Amino acid sequence: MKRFITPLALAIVSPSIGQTLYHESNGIVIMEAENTASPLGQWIKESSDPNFTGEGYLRFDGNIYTHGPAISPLEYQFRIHTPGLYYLQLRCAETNQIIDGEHRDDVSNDCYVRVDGDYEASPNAGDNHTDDAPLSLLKNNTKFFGGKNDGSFVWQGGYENNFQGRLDPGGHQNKRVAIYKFKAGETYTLVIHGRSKAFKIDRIAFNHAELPDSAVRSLTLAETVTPPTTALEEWRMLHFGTKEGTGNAASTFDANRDGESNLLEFATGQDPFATTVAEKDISINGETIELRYSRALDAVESDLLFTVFWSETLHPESWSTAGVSQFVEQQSDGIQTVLATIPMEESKRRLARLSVSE
Ligand SMILES: [Ca+2]
Ligand SMILES: [Ca+2]
Ligand SMILES: [Ca+2]
Repeated sequence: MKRFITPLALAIVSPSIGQTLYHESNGIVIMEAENTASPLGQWIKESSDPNFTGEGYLRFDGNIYTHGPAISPLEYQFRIHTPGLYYLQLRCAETNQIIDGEHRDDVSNDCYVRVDGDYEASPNAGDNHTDDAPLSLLKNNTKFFGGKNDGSFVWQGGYENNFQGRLDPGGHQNKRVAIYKFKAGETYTLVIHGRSKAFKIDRIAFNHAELPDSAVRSLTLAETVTPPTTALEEWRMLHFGTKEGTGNAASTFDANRDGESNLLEFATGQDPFATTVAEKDISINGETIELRYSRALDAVESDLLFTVFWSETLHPESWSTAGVSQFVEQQSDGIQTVLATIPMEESKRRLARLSVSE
């Protein structure tokens, strides 16, 4: 089969309306707690405490100071580009209270957290105190506690010099570490619910476990809202060590001289240096030619165009898309199998080709 390539700008997939889609960049995700499109419910946006970042912080005003059910969910969407283990950290504050005449600095100090999406627990996850949290805790609303006696904002979570963990499934000496094994290219939703009244959250971060906790704690760091690269640029980084589409990494170049351009290698989910060719299969079914091929979901989401042409003569002017239809037969592990049908009509033979263009 033949392919041709014409350059066009890449488009970027946008998030659902109103919700900021955060992007992991260099192993970190930084989000302002007050920057959520969720209804605040019993959370109140404030800016009266000093030393917050962004436009303020959220104070929970539901339940009672000591505890309560998970209410008033807040959602934060983020996409991971560098796969691996990530710690959750919250920049939060507790509030001292007088309860039954007693001064308490161990209340108003927690919320519930969970992360929705396709990820795994840490390989060190377990059911004992100080273990990394098992998937059941990470995927369900679990108490996350933190704060400082003086009521000021403090970062909590992360490795914390091997602190025993911020997730608390209940019981004495029974904490877990909030750490997640995220996949590249996946979008996740962090959901925070209120638990104890007067707990405050200013900022939220995830950091790759290979980075120190301090990697996300500087308050001069900006929110990570910019996609670091497009999927094609990430693919080039992975295989060519550069995000630029020039030289050996150019879309039109065939780095391993197997007859498939680098762009086609990306589009069909291949390693541009492997001894593989695009998966395709052609057969005749009654009056129809069926062309099946595999393509990378990343390429579809990058708005690459996959066009199937047919010709009876191979003449350059004869290629047509008339009567061709395509649909996705299945999708798994980031690869789609597509069936293209081409009408035979009165023809004795028709030749088909797949074209990929940016
Ligand atoms: Ca803030
Ligand atoms: Ca090639
Ligand atoms: Ca190839």
